[in-house]
Amino acid sequence: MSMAQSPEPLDVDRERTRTGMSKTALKQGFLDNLFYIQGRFREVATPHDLYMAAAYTTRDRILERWIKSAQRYKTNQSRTVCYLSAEFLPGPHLANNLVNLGIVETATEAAHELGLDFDAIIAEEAEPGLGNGGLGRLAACFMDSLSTLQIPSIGYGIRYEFGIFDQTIEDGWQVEKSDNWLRNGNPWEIPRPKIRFPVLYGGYTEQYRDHDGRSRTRWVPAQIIDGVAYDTPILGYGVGNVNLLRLWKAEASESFDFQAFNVGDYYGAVHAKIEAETISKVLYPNDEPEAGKELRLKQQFFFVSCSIQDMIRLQFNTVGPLDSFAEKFVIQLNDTHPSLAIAELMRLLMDEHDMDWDRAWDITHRVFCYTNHTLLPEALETWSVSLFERLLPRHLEIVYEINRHFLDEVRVHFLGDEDRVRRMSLIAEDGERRVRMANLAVVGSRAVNGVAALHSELVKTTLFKDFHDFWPDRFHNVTNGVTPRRFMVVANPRLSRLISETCGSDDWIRDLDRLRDLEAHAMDSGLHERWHEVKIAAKRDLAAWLKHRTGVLLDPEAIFDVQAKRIHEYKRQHLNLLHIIRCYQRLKQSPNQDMVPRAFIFGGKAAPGYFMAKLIIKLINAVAEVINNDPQINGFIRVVFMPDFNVKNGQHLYPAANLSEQISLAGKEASGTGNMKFSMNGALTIGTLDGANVEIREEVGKENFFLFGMSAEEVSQRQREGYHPWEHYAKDAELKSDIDLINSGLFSHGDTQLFRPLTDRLVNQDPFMVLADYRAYIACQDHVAEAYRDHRHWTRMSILNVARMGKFSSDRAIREYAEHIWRTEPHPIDL
Ligand code: RUG
Repeated sequence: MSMAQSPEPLDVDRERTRTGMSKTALKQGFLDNLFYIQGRFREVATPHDLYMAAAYTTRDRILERWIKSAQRYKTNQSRTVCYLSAEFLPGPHLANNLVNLGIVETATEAAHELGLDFDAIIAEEAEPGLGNGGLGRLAACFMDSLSTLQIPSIGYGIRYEFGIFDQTIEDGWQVEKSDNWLRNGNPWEIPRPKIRFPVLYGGYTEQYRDHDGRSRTRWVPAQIIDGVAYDTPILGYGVGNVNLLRLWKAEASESFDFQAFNVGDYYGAVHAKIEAETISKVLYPNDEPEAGKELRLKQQFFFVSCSIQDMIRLQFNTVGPLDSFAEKFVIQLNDTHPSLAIAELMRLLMDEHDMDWDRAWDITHRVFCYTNHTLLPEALETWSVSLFERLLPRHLEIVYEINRHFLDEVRVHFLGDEDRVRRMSLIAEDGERRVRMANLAVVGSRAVNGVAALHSELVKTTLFKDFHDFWPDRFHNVTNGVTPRRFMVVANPRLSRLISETCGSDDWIRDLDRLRDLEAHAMDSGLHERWHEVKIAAKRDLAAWLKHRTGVLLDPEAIFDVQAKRIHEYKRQHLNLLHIIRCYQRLKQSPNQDMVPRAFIFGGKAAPGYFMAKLIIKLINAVAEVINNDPQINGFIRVVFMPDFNVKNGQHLYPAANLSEQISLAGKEASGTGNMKFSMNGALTIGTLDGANVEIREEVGKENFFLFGMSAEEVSQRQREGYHPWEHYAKDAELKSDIDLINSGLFSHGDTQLFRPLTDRLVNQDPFMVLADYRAYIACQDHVAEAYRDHRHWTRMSILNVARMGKFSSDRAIREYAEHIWRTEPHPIDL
């Protein structure tokens, strides 16, 4: 709500009391929940009891809107977006829900009057880590924006009992601990034991004649598992709309249990139950070889089967016949993980609802849309035909049939081009036969999009070139975005207040383009001072947090240079390390030089089976140990690894960063969203022309962005010409000495072999061209240091970065999906 248009305070008070949003109502609600739900009185309540009571009090206020939304959507037969994603990373809900309800201040005062520590209550919430990184977080940002934009939608996924592992650092190595996030209960979810669907696996198919004498196929499964719905309300910001995040939990099917019990096989029945529940037990970390992960294929089918069955149920409950299914629903596939949904919808329409192939295909390919998130060949999913057939025999038949129809069309279109037919086939025939999930997703969808302009271009010209030649109109771009509610208002309340005061309104929270109003003040010295104070305060907070967790003390006056994202060779944390080692060597050579102090901060998890990424973490910590303890360095540079980077902990990082490292090899990062989160919080970016960096630079202005390195085109040209990293090593004396220093054993207590796998890979293979970009990166970092000396200029750049981030709101991304891809309309729910 705009500050200028605020209603009279008395009206506000009356309204808040009526809707349970007044301070008195919140206090009463809190005490009631503490008493009736937690069964505690104030004096004996644990911090967790207090959090639970606060969460229930907040949820109570969301429920009225939720029910109203559900009723309205049903009556209106609203077109609904179903966002299918194997991952959702919503982050802790309490603070976000208070922001979206508009009651942060009231709740803070209420807590204060009850003698409670509000921040401690907020901090008590566990992270629901149901995703690996950017992809899952994007899904959560999109859910926030869908509700805020009042678009009816359901997020469908898996209620993993164990989310992404918790990371601790022991002796510099990453150690994984299981994430039992549900241990203390989850006040946000509502179980729906009656929304339950059978999911079939294995067995065989057989032909039979129906009562009209038509030949039909029946799937006789070997195993049936139930999926049970657990719903979490997703409230929009400042609106009455509440959408649904519906996650499926696997349970043993009652019919199977009974069968086992009836034949007296008690242990068999218990075993079946345990096996069934395994399906939603644990989230798979990505960046690991897919091979043999039968359980993952089972998970994918599990959640898409439940979700499609649920949509069919909703269709019958609201609109009626299935013919209008593609008008009632649009299904967005978040990457290929849910693309089995295409075959499952075909199966259900044909085998369970009597449709013939053509009618079923007409509905199916009009309902699906697919987002691609990666070009990395190793991340493109394929499943061996034999595993597929064993688990999903009916679906394999359907995939073959889709392929047969599709390849016939391709043959007619590209006469005699059998090479192309082979490349486009849903089945890879070279070596072990495999189902190509990306090809299935493209063929089964009416729209395919990449997640940043460059990425979408590369999707058309490389990965899906053949498909783009065939169906040019099917391909789109929707550049990713992030929600300013989570990543500015919740994460950085100080900056948010300053922006609202400067702009004279908080309208920017729902219309991020309004941040442009800051530009008029970019030279204002009063604002500069306050901007600086806000940043320093966030740096102090982060320094205290890191000191407490790692023992490393950072100087808030230093440049906070942050790289926080999954650890992966393509993201090139090791390039950052080479710069740190360069700074170290320079300081050792001339200890009195006038270097700008820097704190290098890393955060991120490595896939448990990805040795090279884990070795990079070890090297970061090893370099940190030497540099931080070297008395000659005297704290001029410090290196710290933030353990367990996730949504919750990331909220400490974004507000405190001066410099955001976005240094992937051009052409490898589909979009990146951390780049947006940092920039929105006033960090400047050092980055390559990769993913959304390209568009961030266009928006903020090239003079406010530190660019270095090869472009995607230069990268492919170098690769075509033949890339020889050892030539860089031999020619560049500083680069050589940085790598040699790692090999010398300095960072490994004299062990000259520990980091050899990493340095050998750099010098001999260097698949992500770290050495080719090294020189440009070092030069660019020198510019950064020079620029930081001019505080006024830096602050101006920081203000302009924030002012020009409007494009990167997930609200803009969702508007584009709604308009160009989904063709959905807002359905406002009155408050
Ligand atoms: O690596 C990509 C990021 O570049 C992107 O920003 C994010 C959201 O679109 O998705 C990430 N991603 C890609 N996560 N998993 C994959 C491949 O399955």
